[in-house]
Amino acid sequence: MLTLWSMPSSGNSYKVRLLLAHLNVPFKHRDAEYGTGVTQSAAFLALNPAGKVPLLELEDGRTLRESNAILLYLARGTRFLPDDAYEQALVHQWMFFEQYNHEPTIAVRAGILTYDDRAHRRTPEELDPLLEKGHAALALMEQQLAQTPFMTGETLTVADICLYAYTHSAGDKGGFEMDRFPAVNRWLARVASEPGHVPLEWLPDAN
Ligand SMILES: N[C@@H](CCC(=O)N[C@@H](CS)C(=O)NCC(=O)O)C(=O)O
Repeated sequence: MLTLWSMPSSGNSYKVRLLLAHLNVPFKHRDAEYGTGVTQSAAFLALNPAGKVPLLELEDGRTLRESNAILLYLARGTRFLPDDAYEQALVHQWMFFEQYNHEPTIAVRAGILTYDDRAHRRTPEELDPLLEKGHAALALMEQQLAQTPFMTGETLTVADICLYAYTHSAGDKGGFEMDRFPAVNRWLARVASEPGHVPLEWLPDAN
């Protein structure tokens, strides 16, 4: 069985839990919640020297880190990753965008506002540029989603799962003005209504 080391409160970890739930693939969950020290333990660092989750352990003991690499690995041969080279490249395009433009602004701002040990960073100097850059990322998504129901076209792919993870809580946790992005809001509802969807809090039964 697969083992997923993940942080229940983290969007990067949620992406992988969400795809595994969609795929109905059983997995063992190893909790590495923020502040517990698990990611800095010697046992975990031996598996992932980067000290970050999510981390996937395969049945044969090999490991894979970086949430989007894990998504692409798990999605191969499923309806969540197209076979066509160009359509697949569009999925990659939005997943690279997520890691370079979206997560470093939207997730970082939400993290500063959520985790108490980051309270000292709640300054206009830090928060204002993140708000502006996060809104710019949401505006790019809005432009796409005004034309297509999902990020790369007519069907849900791992690009949607990837971007859903931090977009769905961008208003509540990050203070982003979601009313400015109606197509994004419709897409959020569309993704959440897909069969197999689970919320951030979902974890597999203990095994
Ligand atoms: N680019 C990485 C980012 C991973 C990352 O930063 N994970 C955070 C949680 S979102 C983490 O594990 N932090 C370790 C810690 O805070 O102890 C990915 O997408 O997997």
